[in-house]
Amino acid sequence: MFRMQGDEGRGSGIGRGTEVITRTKPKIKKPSLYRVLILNDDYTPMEFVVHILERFFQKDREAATRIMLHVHNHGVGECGVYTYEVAETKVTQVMDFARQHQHPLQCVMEKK
Ligand code: TYC
Repeated sequence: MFRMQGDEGRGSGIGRGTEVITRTKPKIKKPSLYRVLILNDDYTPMEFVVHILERFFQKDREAATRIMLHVHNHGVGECGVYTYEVAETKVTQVMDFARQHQHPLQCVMEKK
């Protein structure tokens, strides 16, 4: 994991305290993941929600319809799981598109 790199063995003497520790194994950190959720409301048309799921979350019509009905019946549902910046972009795209069409649809992200 770590390797000594210093002035020992080069004629300058060992134990002068000038060694440095270098990392030889690259440290890979998994990115945090975020769920993108849509919320139910009484006004947004079902077909509009299905369209959102197809357009921004790459769902086919069957999957989009299943998620939309889950949200309609349970109040909230998952559209997908993404890294922070991708999730943030999806939320913005959905909120902008819903607003443009004057629907009150709400979309949020939450850390997994
Ligand atoms: N409840 C809406 C209706 O009856 C449909 C709907 C589903 C709205 C999912 C929002 O996220 C939503 N027209």
